[in-house]
Amino acid sequence: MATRNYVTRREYDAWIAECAALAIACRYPIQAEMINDNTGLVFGDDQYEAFVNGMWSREPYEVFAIFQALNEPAIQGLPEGGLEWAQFGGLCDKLMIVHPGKFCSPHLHWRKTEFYEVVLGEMELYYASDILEDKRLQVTKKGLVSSHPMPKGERRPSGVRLPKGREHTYDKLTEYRRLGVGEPKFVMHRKHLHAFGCPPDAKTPVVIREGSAYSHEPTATGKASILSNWQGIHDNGFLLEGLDEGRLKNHIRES
Ligand code: RUU
Ligand code: CO
Repeated sequence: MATRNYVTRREYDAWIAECAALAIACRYPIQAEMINDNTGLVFGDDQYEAFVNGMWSREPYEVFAIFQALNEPAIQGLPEGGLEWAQFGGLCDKLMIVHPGKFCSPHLHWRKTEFYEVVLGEMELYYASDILEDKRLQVTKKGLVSSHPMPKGERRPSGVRLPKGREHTYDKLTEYRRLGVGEPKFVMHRKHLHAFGCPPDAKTPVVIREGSAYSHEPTATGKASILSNWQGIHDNGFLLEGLDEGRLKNHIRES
């Protein structure tokens, strides 16, 4: 039974300050506006339980932090007609910090392809190497320019502790990879299911640099200044129903 559906201001600020300190130590260009009440992501009401024993409890919950340094539509200079597929392009650069035992919830992006570079620690990556047909998420392989499967991973180790009650949402993510510092960048193509986490016994949170096409999210910076027909686009499709808002609004209790 969940006993918590909020994070206190003190807990939230301490979590994000620790992540920001790590990001700065990793030489990521943190600017003041990148630290706000959307920097931390909590994937649903029941995941606030993570704050009862704190970010270092090593318990499995879907919570992590994102510092977004760049989100650029990159439509300048496109030839006439170029806007048709521009939503699938653009530039985005962010740093993601996941504490030991914590996860990013299984999802896909209809438009965005992303890549990861591990900056500190180890990343446990879960994904589907193929585009899987999904009625609810409106994913189909029909009519795509190219839909070659992505490289296979390993079989997921049996001892992985997935978030309680959400284990089934990882079932289709059959491929597993452990990525470390200095290894080749890993490309996650659009429409492929993916999730990731930090090993529970890790000495540090995992720090991951993600490069990608433009991130269409409710909190994306620059939303107001770009083409008005991009403003309603949410490109994060979660397997767990109810998370579809992409970045949900945090319940931070002020006192
Ligand atoms: C990581 O896979 C990610 O796509 C981030 O860029 C956020 O948009 C949520 O998941
Ligand atoms: Co993603």
